[in-house]
Amino acid sequence: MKKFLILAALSAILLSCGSNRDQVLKVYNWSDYIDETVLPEFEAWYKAQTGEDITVVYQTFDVNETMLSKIEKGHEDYDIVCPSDYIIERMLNSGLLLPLDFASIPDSINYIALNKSPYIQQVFRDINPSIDANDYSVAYMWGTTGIIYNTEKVTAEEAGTWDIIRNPKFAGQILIKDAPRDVYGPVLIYLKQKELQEGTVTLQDLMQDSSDESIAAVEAYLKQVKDGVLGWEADFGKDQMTKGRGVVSLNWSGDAVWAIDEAAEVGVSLDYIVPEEGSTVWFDGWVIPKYAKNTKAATYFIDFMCRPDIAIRNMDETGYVSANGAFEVLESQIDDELEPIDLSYFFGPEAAAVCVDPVLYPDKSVIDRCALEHDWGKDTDKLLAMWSRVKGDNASSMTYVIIAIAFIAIIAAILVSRKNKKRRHKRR
Ligand code: SPD
Repeated sequence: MKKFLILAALSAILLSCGSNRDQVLKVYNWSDYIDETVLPEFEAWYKAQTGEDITVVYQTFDVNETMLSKIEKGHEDYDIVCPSDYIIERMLNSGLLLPLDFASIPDSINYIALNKSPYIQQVFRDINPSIDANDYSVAYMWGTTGIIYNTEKVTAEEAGTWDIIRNPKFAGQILIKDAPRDVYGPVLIYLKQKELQEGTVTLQDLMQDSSDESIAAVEAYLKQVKDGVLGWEADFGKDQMTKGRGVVSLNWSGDAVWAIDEAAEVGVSLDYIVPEEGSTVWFDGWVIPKYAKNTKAATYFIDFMCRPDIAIRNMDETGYVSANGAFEVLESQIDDELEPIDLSYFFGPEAAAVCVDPVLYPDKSVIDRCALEHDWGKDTDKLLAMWSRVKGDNASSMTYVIIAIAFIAIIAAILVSRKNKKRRHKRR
């Protein structure tokens, strides 16, 4: 990692010293979301394919909203970024994306065309009803939102409902992803159980529901949750779970796979569940923002990421699941000791009973109780305001205590110093 950061810093210096921008590819991706050794391999592969030099400048973000605000301001000339579904939708709506064109890539190395899953293509069609997201993005990883839990402290039954995040039994040991949409969706699904069961609303309706009433209901719920929260985390939750500090974590399936593996090595037993009430299924995809300067290298980079062996390495390193539909990718994950699950929806009829980790690839029955998040347009601001009210209250009580202590300490220091001065004065 250190080596890579030095490399990235050197690349940035190179860039600022006026090196040719055509020979630089600026990638902006989620943190912990790639096997970094594939980056220099891309540079060599690109040279072999095109005869041109390329240096990858790689930067990371923790949440969609940070990335989006940089792109929306137009101050950054990233060539390629990796937003989630509802952000892709938003970027499409605001004309921030360039259409992808893979025509220049020879057929023999056109990994995108060779390995597209029909399931992913359909999901991407559903992202934006008016513009086909397949023309502007290529899925990278995907997964669900659920609960990682410590099996020695929490039962599968307790973890199988979203109610667990406000269960006082686990107060002080609950981690919540600092991702407003990914928390809002599941909480609203939980609160609307009755309506869902009666059929008066659908999961999809709830993903579009930005009404004041629903935001208020989720806010009230989260205010009950926050007293028991150990941390609102963008990336440290999985680590806290492996160390046994947290016992419940509202998290993404990829972090769950990583945490379950790491924890097992130190004797901590974790598992992951998508609560019965339903949840969100999400997809992160590569896109080329309209301010990009090197669309050619960006196009080749997306293609390279779709090469099955590269996809497998990225999966194995991060715990996340590639959106690549190649059978080779599925085969790399088969473990005959596991129970068979139905992945025909993703890989076709041959995958109707495959022995694969169900945390990695959710069974069809799990997918059926999950929905895709959608962009809320301007209403997003209402959600972000609610989110900072929920978290902000937490911070301010802590902040007040810290300010009060600091204030008392300063007054005490002034009084002591005055007293000392007076003493010195008297002595003279
Ligand atoms: N550490 C990388 C995490 C990327 C997960 N993306 C999930 C987005 C859900 N909206």
